[in-house]
Amino acid sequence: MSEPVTSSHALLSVFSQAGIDRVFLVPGESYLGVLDALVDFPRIDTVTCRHEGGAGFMAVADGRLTGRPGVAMVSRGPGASHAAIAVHTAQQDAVPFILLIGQVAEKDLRREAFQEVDYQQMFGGIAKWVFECRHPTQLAETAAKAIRVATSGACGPVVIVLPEDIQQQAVAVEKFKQRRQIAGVPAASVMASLGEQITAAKKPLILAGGCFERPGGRECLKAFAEHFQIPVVVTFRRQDLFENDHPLYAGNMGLANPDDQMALLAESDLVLALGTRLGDITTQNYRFPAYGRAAQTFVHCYPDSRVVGWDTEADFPLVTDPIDLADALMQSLPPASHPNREWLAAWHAFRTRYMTWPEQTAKDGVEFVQVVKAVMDHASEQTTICLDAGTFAAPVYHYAPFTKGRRLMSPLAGAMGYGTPAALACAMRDPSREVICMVGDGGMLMTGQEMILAVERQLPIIFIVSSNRTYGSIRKHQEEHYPGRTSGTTLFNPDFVEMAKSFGMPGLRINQLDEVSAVIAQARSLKAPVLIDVNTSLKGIVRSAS
Ligand SMILES: Cc1ncc(C[n+]2csc(CCOP(=O)(O)OP(=O)(O)O)c2C)c(N)n1
Repeated sequence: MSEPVTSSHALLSVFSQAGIDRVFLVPGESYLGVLDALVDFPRIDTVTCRHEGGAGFMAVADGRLTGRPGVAMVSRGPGASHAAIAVHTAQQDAVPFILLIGQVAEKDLRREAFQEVDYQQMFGGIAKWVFECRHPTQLAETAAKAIRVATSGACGPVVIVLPEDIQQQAVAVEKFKQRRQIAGVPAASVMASLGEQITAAKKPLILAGGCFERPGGRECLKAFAEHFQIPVVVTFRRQDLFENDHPLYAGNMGLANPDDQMALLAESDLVLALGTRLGDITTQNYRFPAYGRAAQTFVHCYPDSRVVGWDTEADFPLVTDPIDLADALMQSLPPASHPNREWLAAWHAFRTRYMTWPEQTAKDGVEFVQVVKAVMDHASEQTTICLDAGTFAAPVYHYAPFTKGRRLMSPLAGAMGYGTPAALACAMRDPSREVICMVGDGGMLMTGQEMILAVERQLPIIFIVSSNRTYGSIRKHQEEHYPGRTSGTTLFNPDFVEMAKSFGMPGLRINQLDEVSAVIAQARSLKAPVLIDVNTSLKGIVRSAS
């Protein structure tokens, strides 16, 4: 036992011992006790945000980058309601995240006191665990359990609720030690049988998911694919898991995979789904692997028993860490001596065809794909691309080469408003990397105000706004399903260049195609926060829907 401290100090001490060195918050009178204790934790960087959605997204991005829970602190009722989007995103993206919410005093609970919400009801369906502390001694143990729950199995969100009158009492605090859950490698007989399948397969395929984001994961995936000469398809929005110029890179599972890719997938005789959940997008609406029973010999490896076998029965349902599994298989089996060259060539041809950049044809502005191309042409190995949700992002997922070292941060949950806060979290976490944020004119006005942090902390982020004066993604759907009947999707925009200037950062403009490369080069040369407003073609979107 250490010296007595307050309950909030005890909670922050657990966070600190677990390596949590940054929290994102909008303050509230309901958690003044925690705010007070933060003063005594100078090693925890307190990032003050402008909206709880922004704070939550930053924390979710930070959790994804570090593997430790990202932490957001918000006030009761209104603050918690704003932050709900981050809980949902952390759940869909399987990111460790803790949302700490102040609450009305203990004696007022469940009386509909001012700004009171029952958070079990509010977040019970999307968080892994919701816990309302009732006694000061519970704060530290709750923090420890929250970290365990958020970081084990399929990682996800935990909500801690702290009534305002239990945050400052004297308590003793235990030392906290974090241990990673151990998900064992399968028994020798299972490994032998799996090894036989891999050796015998004529058309094996790896479906690689988010578990490989861990330090060392990408290297392990690459070594495994090379050892057995197996093509790698990455799951939804995980393009940066496997170098896209590698001969074994076989594309991704996206929102609309082409028929030739689906045909190749169907031909596979052994599917190794490693470190991925099998959601509707990754499985292309449960077509690959098929819902219920896969047509191929199917290996599903994920370190959570609630994920393995959830929708599709696997021949090898392995509740295992895929990195441990891959390492064990490489140790026990020799490298592939006679890979199926035709199978590898077919995938290579598909990927080359699929990733060839298109030419600009629109006349009413720049097709955003050309901006993406120029960004990737200029990008270094140390570039992180942060995306908001919207149709401007489609060319990134389709054509952008995530070669060695490049990173992609985008919401699997498809939440608008994620891009700007994620870029800020990335730049704060690793100042050595170049961070480029792409966002639509819709998403920019959802969380764009958080950009002020880039000026405050001098984070050299390039924010690129695709201004097509519409919620383009939805307009595209309207044109597909209700041609010519547009409603609710047109936007009236501010002048984003002037907006950037009022924030204290330069603003640049791209009006036409021949300006794209030079403006991006100019923005990169500034090594300071800068916004580029792109006059994006709307016809390009509308036409691609028809
Ligand atoms: C928070 C949130 N609200 C609504 C949506 C539905 N939605 C998806 S994309 C989109 C339009 C995005 O517009 P914009 O940011 O301008 O980008 P564009 O599609 O025009 O490239 C909308 C409204 C969403 N995904 N997230």
